[in-house]
Amino acid sequence: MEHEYYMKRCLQLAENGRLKAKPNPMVGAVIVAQGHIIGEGYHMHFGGPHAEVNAFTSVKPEDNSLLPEATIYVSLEPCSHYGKTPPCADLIISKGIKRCVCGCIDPFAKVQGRGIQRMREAGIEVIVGVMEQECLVLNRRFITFNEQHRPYIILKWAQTANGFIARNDGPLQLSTPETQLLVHKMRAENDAILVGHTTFLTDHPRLDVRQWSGPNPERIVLSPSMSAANERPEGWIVAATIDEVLARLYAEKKQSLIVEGGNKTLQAFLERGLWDEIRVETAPTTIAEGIAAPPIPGNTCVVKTEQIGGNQITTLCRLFSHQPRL
Ligand code: AOF
Ligand code: ZN
Repeated sequence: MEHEYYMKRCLQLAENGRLKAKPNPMVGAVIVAQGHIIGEGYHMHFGGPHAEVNAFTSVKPEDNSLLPEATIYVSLEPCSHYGKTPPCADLIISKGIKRCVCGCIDPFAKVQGRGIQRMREAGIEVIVGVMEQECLVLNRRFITFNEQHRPYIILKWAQTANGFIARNDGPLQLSTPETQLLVHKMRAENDAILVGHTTFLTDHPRLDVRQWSGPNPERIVLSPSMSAANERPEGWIVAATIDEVLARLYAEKKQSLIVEGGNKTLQAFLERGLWDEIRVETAPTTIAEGIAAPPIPGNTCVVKTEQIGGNQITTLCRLFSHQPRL
């Protein structure tokens, strides 16, 4: 219980780094001695000090003598590599800390359990996997990117109450002004967005961030014949295959991709199992016939349902399988 309590605080702290830390993960750290928090910190921005460094910096000089009996809680395994900053595992060892509780293992190739191993070798008691799912979910883009070597993929569509995403002869307007705002927020929070060639030609989507603040995602049209290349708006990318898109985004360190449709494009991602999250907006309208929404795969769990402006937004995730215990 005690471990969960402090790990929850780490998760809260980590959240403050959202959008500023990326492509680094969001990480929070809390130092506890004699039943009190004596220091806390989070990874504030990309290139900046790691959460553990900020947590140690926040400890008051008069509390330094408590460190040998203290526990440090960190939502992600402390790093073991020299990156922009020296290894956090070494810092924890040098501070003479008694115990380290981590939320989940860092899948980054240069770490992958080495931080934990190094602390154990130095005689620190290390506990791994407290609130593991929550810690993995928080950094699901970073984790998927590092484990699967591709961006985190979000499939997104809007459908009628009876499951149609378009009329046979063209698009349907299903989102409301309220849900449109959320669409723009989502674009600001993800690194890239893709539509298929047909959607691109018939809807002329802009796919930029207009009703929220934040950077535009990289905009991509999937066009097997590359015919969209002539018509692409400035700043867009045209790609012939899904593999090409994913390899490019991985090379550019873009950790997430929204797939906005249409039906054929969504099906192509689903058929290859290339998805991590599905976001379905359902409007109360029905139509007699049209293009049916893709079937939702079986191995999903609903993580959120929201009622907004008369529409329902359901977010489904593929559950993270548990990481190996170290
Ligand atoms: C930690 N605590 O707060 C974070 C960690 O380029 P650098 O030096 O900033 O290193 C980035 C990598 O460090 C990143 O990919 C991830 O593996 C880890 N992030 N580790 O101990 C932190 N943000
Ligand atoms: Zn670190």
